[in-house]
Amino acid sequence: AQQFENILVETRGRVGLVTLNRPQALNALNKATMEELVAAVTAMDSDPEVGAVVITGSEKAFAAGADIKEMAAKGYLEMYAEDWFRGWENLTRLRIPIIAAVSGFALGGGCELAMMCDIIIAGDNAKFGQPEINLGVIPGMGGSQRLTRAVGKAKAMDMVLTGRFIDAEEAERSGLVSRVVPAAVVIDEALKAAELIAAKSKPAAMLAKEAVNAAFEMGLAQGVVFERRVFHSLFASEDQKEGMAAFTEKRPPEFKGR
Ligand code: CO8
Repeated sequence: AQQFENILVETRGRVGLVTLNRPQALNALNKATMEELVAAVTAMDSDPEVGAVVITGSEKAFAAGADIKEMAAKGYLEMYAEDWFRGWENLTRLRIPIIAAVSGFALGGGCELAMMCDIIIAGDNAKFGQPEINLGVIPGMGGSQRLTRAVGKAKAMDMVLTGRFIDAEEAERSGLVSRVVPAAVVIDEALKAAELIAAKSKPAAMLAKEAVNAAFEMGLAQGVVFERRVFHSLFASEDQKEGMAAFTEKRPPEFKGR
């Protein structure tokens, strides 16, 4: 197994668990953390034994943002030439379902990382925010785009312009998170949800994710046709035969991922 310095990686059954582990910086996302996280999840994406991923942090902080100390002294051309934050796009291209289990602060890049995941399960102590405006910048890892799609213009403008934090209850009400659970069980709940997903046909789960994400890129008519073609394509799989046979035989299906 690969050795990492900023994250902990384990598998539990068919679920990959990645824990951000820079407690001294509230899991601030420096370049090394990004590279390790992307490498770990990329390996899970192509591993047939892993069907879903949970990304989590500590109880106090999921992640308190991009690492401010790492970028503070940089100039424009350095940021541009190094295409700062470009590496995160590699995470969003992965096809395996990813759940963010968020306790405590999910701020700036931390909120943006949670929004790159497919499902956010929040502890009741979670705090979400895009406070970059307080640093004289703006979100740089997709926040202005993904937050607006998730919660709409009114709430996104409020958060991005004032930098105020919202709590878990407001985040759920706004459609940012899927569920709020007691902070003590947020990882357990995320692992349970991930286990459910990991028990499905992996190609079907990947294509389901791709189809939902297509809703953010395509018009309705085009998106509906895309979905129908993907639906048709799944009839080439053994898992479709198994799933439908199991239903008629009144037994649980046993998917093989092909
Ligand atoms: N980067 C680096 N270090 C951090 C960060 C961070 N984002 N957040 C916290 N830390 C460090 C602190 O500096 C401190 O370290 P030290 O003990 O060495 O001083 C340690 O973590 C603990 O933090 P605090 O003592 O501040 O803990 P508190 O409980 O008092 O406060 C807060 C917690 C409220 C979360 C506070 O730490 C905070 O406000 N953090 C910054 C939040 C923030 O502004 N995040 C946005 C960062 S910018 C970003 O994510 C995207 C930038 C986009 C730029 C676009 C460029 C292209």
